[in-house]
Amino acid sequence: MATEKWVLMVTAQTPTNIAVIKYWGKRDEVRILPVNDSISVTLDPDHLCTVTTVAVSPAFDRDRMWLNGKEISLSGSRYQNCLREIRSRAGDVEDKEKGIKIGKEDWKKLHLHIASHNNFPTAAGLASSAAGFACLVFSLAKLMNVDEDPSHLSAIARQGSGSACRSLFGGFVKWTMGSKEDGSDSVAVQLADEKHWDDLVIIIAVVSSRQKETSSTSGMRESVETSLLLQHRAKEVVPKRILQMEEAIKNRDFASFTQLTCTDSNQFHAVCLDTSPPIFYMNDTSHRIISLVEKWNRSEGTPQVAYTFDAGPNAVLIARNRKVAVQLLQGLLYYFPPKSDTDMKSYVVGDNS
Ligand code: 2P0
Repeated sequence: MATEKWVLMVTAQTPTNIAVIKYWGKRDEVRILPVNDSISVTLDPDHLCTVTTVAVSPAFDRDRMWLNGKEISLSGSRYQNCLREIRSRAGDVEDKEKGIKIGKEDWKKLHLHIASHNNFPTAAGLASSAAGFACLVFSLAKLMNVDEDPSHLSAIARQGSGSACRSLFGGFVKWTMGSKEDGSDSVAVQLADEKHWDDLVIIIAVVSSRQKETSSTSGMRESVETSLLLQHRAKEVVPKRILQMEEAIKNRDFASFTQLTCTDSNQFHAVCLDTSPPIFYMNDTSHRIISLVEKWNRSEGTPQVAYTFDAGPNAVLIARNRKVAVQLLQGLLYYFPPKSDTDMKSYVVGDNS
C-alpha cells in the first residue's frame, strides 16, 4: 500500500424491486432467512433507485455512512454483517494512474466512507432498504474487487435486508428460501431478464410518503409469532403459487400474472390483519384503488392492470401495455385528483418505449 494520502471510490446505482409473490416472515432473524420463496420485478434503474458512493482512504479513521445527507450509525448487525462478509472476500486492487496498490490483507485495516441517496421516500413501503443494501453490497464488491457472481453477492445483501437480495438482478427475480442453516443457499436467481416482458408498465401511486408505523422487520416478527394464516400461507399456498407465477412469467400470461399478483398481495395483507395486534398497512385510498382496478378488469372481461401493495399504503400498478397505462393514469387523476403537492403523486416506471 502506498504511504501517500489518496482516496479511491466507486459509485453504483441500484433500483428497488417490487414483490409479486411476497416475502413475509423469517425462520432465522440474524441470517435473515425467510419462511417462503418470493418473486419480484426489478424496476427500471433510472427511476426508483439508490445511488451509493463508497470510498476508501488511509486518511479515514473509522467506517462512516451518510444516508440522504445525514450521518447514520453503522454499528447495527445488518451493516456489520455485510461489511464483514465483503471484507473477507476482498481482492487485490491496483490503480496504476494514481499509484495505489491495496493488497487483500490491507482491507482489514482500511476504513470506508459510504454516502447513499434514495430518490424516493425512505421507509414508506417502497422497499428503500432493498435498493439500499443491494447498492451497498454491489458498490463495495466493486471497490474491493470481490470476485463473486451476483447470486453469491445476493446472499450478502440478504443479510442487510431480505428483499435486497432480489435487487442484484434486473427483470423477474426469485429469492429461493433455501434449506441450509447457514443460509448459503438462500439466494436470488434471475427468472427472466428485463427485455423478456417489456410491454409491462409499472405505475406507483404514492398515496402517502409518511414513514410507516410498523416496520417490516417488526411486523413480520409479530406475524410469525401470532398468525396461523402465515403458517398456512408459507407451507401450503406459496410453494404452488411460486410455480404458477414462474409459468405465467415464462409465457407472458398477463391474466394469470394478474390473478396471482393481486391474490398474493391481498393474502399478505390478510396475514397482517391476522397478526396480533393487527397491522394495517393499507388505508382507505389503497382500498379504493383496489376496487377501481377490480371493477375495470371485470368490465373489460380480461385483466388490464395488476395491483400489489407492500408494507405501506402506496399502490404498485402493473399495466399490461403502454396504452392501458395511459388510461390508468387518466383514471387515477380523475378519481384521485391531486389537491396539493403533498397529495397522491405517481411515478411511472419501467416504460422503455
Ligand atoms: C417483499 N416486503 O417481498 C415484502 C412484501 C414487504 C412486503 O420484503 O427485515 O425490508 O429487512 O428482511 O426486506 C420488506 O421487508 O425486511 C419486504 P427485512 P424487508 O418485498
